[in-house]
Amino acid sequence: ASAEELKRAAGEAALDHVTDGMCLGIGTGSTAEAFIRVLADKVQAGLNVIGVATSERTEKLCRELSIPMATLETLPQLDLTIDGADELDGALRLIKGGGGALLREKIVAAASKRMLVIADESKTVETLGAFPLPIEINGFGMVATYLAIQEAADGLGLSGELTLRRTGEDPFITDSGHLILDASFGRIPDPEALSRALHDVPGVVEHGLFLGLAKEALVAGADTVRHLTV
Ligand code: DER
Repeated sequence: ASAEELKRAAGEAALDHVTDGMCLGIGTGSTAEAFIRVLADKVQAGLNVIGVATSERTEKLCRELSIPMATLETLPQLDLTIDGADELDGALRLIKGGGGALLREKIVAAASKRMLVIADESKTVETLGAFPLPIEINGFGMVATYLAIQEAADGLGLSGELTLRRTGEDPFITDSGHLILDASFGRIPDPEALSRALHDVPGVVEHGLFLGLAKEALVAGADTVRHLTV
């Protein structure tokens, strides 16, 4: 099956978890967009849901597809967030942020009773870290923040390239006006320790380690979609 087919399979399987009247956190990225497209068909067929988007990009697509949308301002508590991941391990700890939406994704996931991850099986890993960890930082004093992150990682025995994410020549700017450093640590044996150390760096706004948020995942493989729960 092609990657597109796997993403669609995961998106379709997620629909089984969406019930009438739900307030949904709607994720960002290509797998989330596959879900959005099948969700839109169900809404056209009469499903009542209200969505809260995790990025401007997702908001735009949902509105184009006539999915009723609100914001966390009016819906501060959601029933279910459905979102993709760049990596997920056996405990459903995630690396997210490949699409640059990690801050709003984490805020929306944390405001939800449940988070259901949708992914193709290529995203499952033994140990997080092969995918570069996105770290969202404030633009003020970014070199000082860069150095402080390196020092924090070094203190945990982690090393690797820390690169400023760019769009072409220009720095990538997130929906919230921040920058992203991608950290190629290679392996992150203790994600909780790294999360704490990063949050101790004042210029770090958020990072792509999602710990204790996802309790369920739908992982699409060649012939089945596995439902993982922790
Ligand atoms: O940016 C993100 O967090 C996305 O959800 C990403 O993790 C998954 O994107 P994909 O579904 O396009 O692989």
